[in-house]
Amino acid sequence: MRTSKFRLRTVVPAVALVTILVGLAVGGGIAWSAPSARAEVPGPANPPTSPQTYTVTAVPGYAFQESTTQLQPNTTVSISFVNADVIAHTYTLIAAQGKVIPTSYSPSQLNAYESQWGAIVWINATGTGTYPATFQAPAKGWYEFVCMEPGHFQQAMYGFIAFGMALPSNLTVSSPNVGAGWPVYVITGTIVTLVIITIVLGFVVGGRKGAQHEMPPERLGYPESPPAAPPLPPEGPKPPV
Ligand SMILES: [Cu+2]
Repeated sequence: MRTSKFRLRTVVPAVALVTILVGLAVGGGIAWSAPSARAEVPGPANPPTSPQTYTVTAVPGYAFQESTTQLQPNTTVSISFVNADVIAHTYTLIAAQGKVIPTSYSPSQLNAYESQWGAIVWINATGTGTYPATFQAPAKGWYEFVCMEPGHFQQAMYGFIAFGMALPSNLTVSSPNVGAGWPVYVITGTIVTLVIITIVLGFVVGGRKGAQHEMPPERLGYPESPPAAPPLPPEGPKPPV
């Protein structure tokens, strides 16, 4: 009787805790690893807006998110560079048509590359806020833009924009680099879950052993029923005081 109550009291909250933690780990992993809206979906499904407005956002985790991946060539573009992060970023559209900057480039190599090709537009966003600008769209083609803050390109802070055409489908842009990435969250969640299950099983097994080896009541914090009172002496004449 006492054993089953003990097991219920221990196991039910523990199982609820495991469920909540697993849910948090899995849900968190999905949320953190959600691909950005910048996923490469070029082509007719993403036509240029009219008039030519273009919003690109720097998000925490060293990533850009764009309102479109395609604009019209040879026209004026009103760009709104939104810095949704608390650190400085730049939007620097490199004037190198059809070229992908090697991801192995160091900050100094990236500076040299930008010096070599020049920038179609370069916006400094020193802090959180919106930084509007206009620039003249180049001829038909596609271009890479980067953040020129040292080390940000190396964290995959870059993207592509096409003028008068779809982006080549083989261009890949990584998701925001928030923390360690989803594989680490999945592994961590699994380890935490296994540890909790181990603890729960320990309680269950411990409860069973407790049932086999009954503990003396005084060790459980309450005394054994009081010993029976000694029998009263037989009635008789009271001794003189
Ligand atoms: Cu940056």
